[in-house]
Amino acid sequence: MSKKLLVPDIGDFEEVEVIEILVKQGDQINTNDPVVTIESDKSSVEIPSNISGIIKTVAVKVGDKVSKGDLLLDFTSSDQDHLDKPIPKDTENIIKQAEEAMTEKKEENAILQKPAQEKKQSIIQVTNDSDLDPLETQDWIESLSAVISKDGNQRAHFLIKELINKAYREGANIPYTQNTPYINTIPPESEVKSNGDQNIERRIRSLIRWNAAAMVVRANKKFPELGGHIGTFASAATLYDVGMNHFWRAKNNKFGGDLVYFQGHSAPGIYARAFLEGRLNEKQLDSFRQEVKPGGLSSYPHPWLMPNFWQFPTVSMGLGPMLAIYQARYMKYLINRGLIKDEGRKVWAFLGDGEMDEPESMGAIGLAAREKLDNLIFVVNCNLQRLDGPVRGNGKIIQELEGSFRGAGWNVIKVIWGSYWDSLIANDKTGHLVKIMNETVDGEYQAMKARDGAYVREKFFGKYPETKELVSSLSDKDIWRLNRGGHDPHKVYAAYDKASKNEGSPTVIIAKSIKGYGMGKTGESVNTTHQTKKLDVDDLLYYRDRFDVPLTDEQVRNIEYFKPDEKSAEIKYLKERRLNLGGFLPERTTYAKPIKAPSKDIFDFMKISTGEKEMSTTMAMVRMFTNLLRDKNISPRLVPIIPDEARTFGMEGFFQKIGIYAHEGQKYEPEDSAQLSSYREDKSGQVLEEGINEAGAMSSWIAAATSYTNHDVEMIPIYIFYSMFGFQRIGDLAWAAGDSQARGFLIGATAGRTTLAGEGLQHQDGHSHLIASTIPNCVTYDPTFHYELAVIFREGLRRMHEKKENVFYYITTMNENYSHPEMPKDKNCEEGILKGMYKIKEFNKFKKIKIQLLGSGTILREMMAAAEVLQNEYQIDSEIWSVTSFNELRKDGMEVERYNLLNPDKEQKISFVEKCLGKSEGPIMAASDYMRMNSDQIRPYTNKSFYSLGTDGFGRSDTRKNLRKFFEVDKEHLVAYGLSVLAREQLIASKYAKEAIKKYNIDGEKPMPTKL
Ligand SMILES: Cc1ncc(C[n+]2csc(CCOP(=O)(O)OP(=O)(O)O)c2C)c(N)n1
Ligand SMILES: [Mg+2]
Repeated sequence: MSKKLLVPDIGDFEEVEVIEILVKQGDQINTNDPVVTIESDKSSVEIPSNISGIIKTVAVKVGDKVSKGDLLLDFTSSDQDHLDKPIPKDTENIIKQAEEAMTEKKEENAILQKPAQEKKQSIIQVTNDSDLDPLETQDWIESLSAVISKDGNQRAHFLIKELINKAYREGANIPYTQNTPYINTIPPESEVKSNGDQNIERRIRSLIRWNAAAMVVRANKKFPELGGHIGTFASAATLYDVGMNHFWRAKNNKFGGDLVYFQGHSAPGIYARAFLEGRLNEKQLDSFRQEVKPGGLSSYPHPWLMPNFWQFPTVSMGLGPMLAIYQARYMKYLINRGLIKDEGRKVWAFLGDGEMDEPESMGAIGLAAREKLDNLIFVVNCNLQRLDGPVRGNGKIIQELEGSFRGAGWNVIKVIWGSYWDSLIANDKTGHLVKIMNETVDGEYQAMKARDGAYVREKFFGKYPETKELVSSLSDKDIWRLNRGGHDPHKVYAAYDKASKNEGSPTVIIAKSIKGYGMGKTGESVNTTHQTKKLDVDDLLYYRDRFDVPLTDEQVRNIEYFKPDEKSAEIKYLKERRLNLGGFLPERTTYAKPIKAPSKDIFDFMKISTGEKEMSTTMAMVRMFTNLLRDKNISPRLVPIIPDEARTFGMEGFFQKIGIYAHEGQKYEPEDSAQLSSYREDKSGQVLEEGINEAGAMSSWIAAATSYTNHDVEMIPIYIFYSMFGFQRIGDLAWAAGDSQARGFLIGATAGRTTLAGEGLQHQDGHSHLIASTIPNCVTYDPTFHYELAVIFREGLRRMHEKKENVFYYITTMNENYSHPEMPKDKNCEEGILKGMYKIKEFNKFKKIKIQLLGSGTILREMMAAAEVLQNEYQIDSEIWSVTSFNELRKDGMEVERYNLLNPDKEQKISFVEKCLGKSEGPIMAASDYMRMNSDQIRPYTNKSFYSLGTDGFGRSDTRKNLRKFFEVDKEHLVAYGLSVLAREQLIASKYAKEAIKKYNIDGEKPMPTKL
């Protein structure tokens, strides 16, 4: 029996055009091979075969319109044919799970349906203050302790959970808390001990502390304007050192390396360690924050400025945490797609407690838990201070963070108290010590560390007789020595160890420390610590003594660095530790293989006219991607990133074709499973569907765009977004992408202030190109026709992914449908497209008066239409230039002008703008769907009269036609303005312009759109 392939369910569409036939009669094809591409007015989708076999006849041809059920292919008969679409593989499981869930539900209902009168409206109190029956409480607590010691934590946890569930079902109103007491999460007896030599580690840490401070102080002594920070690293030194000595594994030829996001302004400490490791020398330390001369050390982690050292720009606060989360997620994506091995690599991010107030810092913690990112470890250094003062003077930042992270599903490890507290806490039989710990607010904790032991005795322990008694045998000095967890290498080690072994969820280590630790009276725990960059001699001597740095007073006065001999125990130990962990860190390297750009002919179909068929550049782009997915080199490397707009851009066909990445696969049968473009989630899915989350999508894009260095796999990320919700929304991340040397494509779709009709003020983008132009390594284009897009995109692939140039592309696409012409045969056309402009058309019939018309994006077409009117109705010739990028033209213009000014005696160079327009006749009029500043950019690079038109002002909803009229970039305005320009240049009489203004009902009295 012969088998037939019919058009499957294609959703709401009917009579959809066949635009490509991918098979022919006699071909042997397999299930899932694409056979034809169909295209509606919104999207193009490949139809895969659900039959394997030999094609007897192809029943359709290009241009045919098809609907569901129409015949596509006839197959010769074969026994192994499978006509029926297989039942989605998970269906059976889903049914089974549903049935099981129903039985559970029944049981639950039985409990819930107990008579209402049985419900006791009791309120369970969890606070000690209102303990109605302490003896009973004691009984319960003892029972719990017995369970813990007999059956372990898991059993105790189970019982508590059951109790809570029971109480909830009985109608008890349980006050909800995500907090545990203000003590360490890991009890002393469960701490895993480090096998390191603590004495030597302390000595090394002291030297790093000293050199970091010395570097900042020396720089500011020389040039007080340089700035820098001492207090931040001083509070974090132990947190970094334990990681460096014991946990963070470097990238080498056997292992991909852990990725560490260092807190931006702790950079001095990282340089100071690199100095001891022999990676940086004194001269380099002395050029901290003096980067203009090569070899200087950058103020903060900047891969652009120190490309062999820093990996992640973090100093714009809030970006680090978000980027780290998406980095960890991307790592899992690469693993699940089989592009890298699962080697247990971790992503560590160091964050300030003040930084956690940035909405970005916590904005993605839900995703991290949902995606079960157990490869991610946050370390929040809670020194209780930010720049101006306490982070939470009246509250407790550690508890607040604990609540938020636990609520989101993270594994939370609090490291509050150092080892000296252990015996005190163990002896706190009455619970009063923990009670004070809970009651004391951060403002008080900070003030205590700015004072002394006597003050702590009085204000803290003195609060209750029980606690006063607890420390009665301790001297004030002993009390002062009671350390905070973040400064105790044992506690930090135990926390790191636990975090590294945690499975199934991300971990946050919340460590308490002291800002400016060891800096003495001027710098420790005082509100001004953050900005302390100078230490006077007394402070330096104190600092030396505090950390036993082996320097003489004289050496301290000279603020000398200290580096022990290469053969010293310290240096040997330090290097050995790093050797054991695979090498130095941070280090930025890349061993990624380039991706060969596809041959030019892959885009040939975009170089011929679309004839009568109208399409948008967005649709042309989707067609182009569909084609790229057929290129064996490119296809697996594409990372399409879409924030819940795939349907807007006609990309839903990708769901089926390459799947949506979902680390758990698809646990449900999608509602639209019968349709061709069904919502398919898959563990090895390729599309990153980020939801309504531009910042997250951009973070994913940055992770993929720097994959070549962080994972040694060159990838091609393409992030497609609503252009208005691009740069102005995530501008800081885009800037960080530039710093990170990201490579990939950003596509601003539905672009153009007047091209996106209907939507209105907050949707219509008339300035993204200008924002993009502020990023030095961002290459931008605003193409009009499909062949321009093809040429630009292929060159982007070649430059970034084959030639490894550290630039990234921003291309706008629009949703206006029009037919696209054939690519001009002119051999210079391609060069012009890439450089920013080329002549697309010339009207030359009358040879009297001429005007140069420059148009970009969709407004080029208005310009072309205006030129036709000028020719036909006013006998005015024109040359029309398609400007694909005013930004690129400006870059070239600036460079040429600079060269000429610096080389007045040499032969002067000519800008590309001048090359194009220098010998042309008549004034220039330029327009785009962006602010006038867009086209104005090239005004300085031609000595001809230049007039700019554009869409300055707030957008508003209306039809495309009305919007263009409002912003004065429609054909009619362009004709009238063109005539006015010529009149101003005294090439025609002004009456023509005046008449045209009247004819087109242009209101000369209307205020500038910027004022409306
Ligand atoms: C987005 C952003 N806003 C402001 C700053 C300026 N700034 C640098 S450090 C700092 C205080 C940091 O406090 P915290 O996060 O607690 O770090 P700590 O130094 O205390 O470890 C501020 C406001 C910045 N770098 N980035
Ligand atoms: Mg802080």
